[in-house]
Amino acid sequence: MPRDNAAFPSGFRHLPGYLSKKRQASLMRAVVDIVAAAPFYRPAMPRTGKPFSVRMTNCGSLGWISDRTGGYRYQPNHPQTGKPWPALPAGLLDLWMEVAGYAAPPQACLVNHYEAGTRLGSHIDADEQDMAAPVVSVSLGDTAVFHIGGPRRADPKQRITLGSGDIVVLAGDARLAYHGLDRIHPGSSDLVPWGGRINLTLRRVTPPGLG
Ligand code: MD6
Ligand code: FE
Repeated sequence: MPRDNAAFPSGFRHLPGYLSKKRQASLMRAVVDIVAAAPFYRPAMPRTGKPFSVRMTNCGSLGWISDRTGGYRYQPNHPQTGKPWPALPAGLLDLWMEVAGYAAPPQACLVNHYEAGTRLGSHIDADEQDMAAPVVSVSLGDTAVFHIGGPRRADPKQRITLGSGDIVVLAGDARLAYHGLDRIHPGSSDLVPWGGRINLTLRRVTPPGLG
């Protein structure tokens, strides 16, 4: 069903049901392998040390992490095991090529796991040096309520429902818009073996040509 995108920041794209059931299952198997090599952990907020409610891990040459003393950053190793992050699965590289509209490949994929009652507060993804590249997100499992506003935290927000297999692309103005995840609807899907929802965000960290 077409939706009026006028109130959404320019460069925001929501592709409902983009991934077939088969591609969702294949990506889910890839996530299970990633988690076996790089276990989920709960990062802590800068300064306060308050833990995120969402569990996280990464794949790719760089992973996004946060802790009390070091703040938000990208690093090549898992903060608890010290091992390099597992490689980006081919299915995610394919997806980026299909929807990102950006020649250079992604370097990082943050894997978020939302269990019942967890959320992700309003934020801008701004820890990347290459802000020209979009961020591409994949939803797997339980349905969730996502919000996106504008460049200021107080800007009015639009809310959309993200189902399993949906893709969101933040490019252009939307790349610098506040957004977050209000809640999931627990038990609305049985795709995720641990239950809940997986969100994958694919990012380019450094400008092309600098690694
Ligand atoms: C989520 N998504 O869907 C949270 N960030 O669980 C994000 O924070 C996000 O969907 C950048 C681009 C797309 C996103
Ligand atoms: Fe984000």
